[in-house]
Amino acid sequence: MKKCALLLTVVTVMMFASAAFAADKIVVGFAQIGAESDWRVANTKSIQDACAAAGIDLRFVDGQQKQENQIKALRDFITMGVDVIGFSPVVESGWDEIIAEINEAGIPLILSDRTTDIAGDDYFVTWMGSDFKEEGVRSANWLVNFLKENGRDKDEINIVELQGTVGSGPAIDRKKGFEEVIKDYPNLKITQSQTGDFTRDLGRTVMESFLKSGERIDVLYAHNDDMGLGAIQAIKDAGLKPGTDIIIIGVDAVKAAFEAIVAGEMNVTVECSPLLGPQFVDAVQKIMAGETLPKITWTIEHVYDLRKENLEMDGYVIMSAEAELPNRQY
Ligand code: GYE
Repeated sequence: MKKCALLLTVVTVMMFASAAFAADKIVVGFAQIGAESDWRVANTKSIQDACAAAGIDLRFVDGQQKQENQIKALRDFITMGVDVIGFSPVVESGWDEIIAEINEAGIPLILSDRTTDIAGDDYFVTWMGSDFKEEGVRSANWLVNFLKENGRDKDEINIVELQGTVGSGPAIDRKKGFEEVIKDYPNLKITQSQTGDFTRDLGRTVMESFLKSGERIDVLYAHNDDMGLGAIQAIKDAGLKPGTDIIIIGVDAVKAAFEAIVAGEMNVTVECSPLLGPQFVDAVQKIMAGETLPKITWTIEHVYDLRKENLEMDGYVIMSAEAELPNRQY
């Protein structure tokens, strides 16, 4: 009996010890989407490194691309009583209840990268990330320009699309932006479109099925580089030359995409920076210091292809992938 009570005391003390926070440290809970792409892996590292450098006690949870895992993580952060919550929602809808709980608990919420469909902007302190619709616009504008440069602007062009995670902000907006531009060019048509969930494996499998349809494919628009890179493999397996027989457009600008461009197997990547860690930490520190923050902070990004000379566009530049490759960290 005595032994049992002692054990119970030890276990209880241990439990409290592991849940306790060091008094002098800011405690942040971060509910990440998963590790689905090179982008996400770089994003996680950026947040973890920046928090470590700032001495922040980071409670990081990888949701494995499942909404229910993220909801559970967020609820745990409330129970723990963290100082600030960071959150990148896997899809846009279905967060009303858990976000109401965060707001009721009075824990400041920072949205990073993706957003939700909840009306208004009172429920979070600040959001940082990229303009996904603009990325779709840039992808399509690049294509229009490329076809013109290659004397193909009057040709009938069949485009296949690999969409990101169904219901996610970047998948919805990258599609919207792209379609908005090509609707003015009746010879450009999206002939097949399916989700590849932002992963290399599904990019490859879905591209295989696009190719099996037997229909001519001139362009692949992949909502991220990983799916584009997976598709490159499927294109090679079908005996075609990626980058030549099929023009390949990716989004993110991860190192592997730069390598594929330099190897002539991919044509362009539209940048979406995952390096949000320093901005995230800055926001946490300002919140803790009682400072006010802008609701939205957009990341500045560019486009990279095989050109040697920079081409100035409206608010961004199309640059040489080859020149940038040695500088890429992710
Ligand atoms: O483009 C993709 C990742 O939300 C911007 O998520 C991010 C996207 C990114 O899986 O590679």
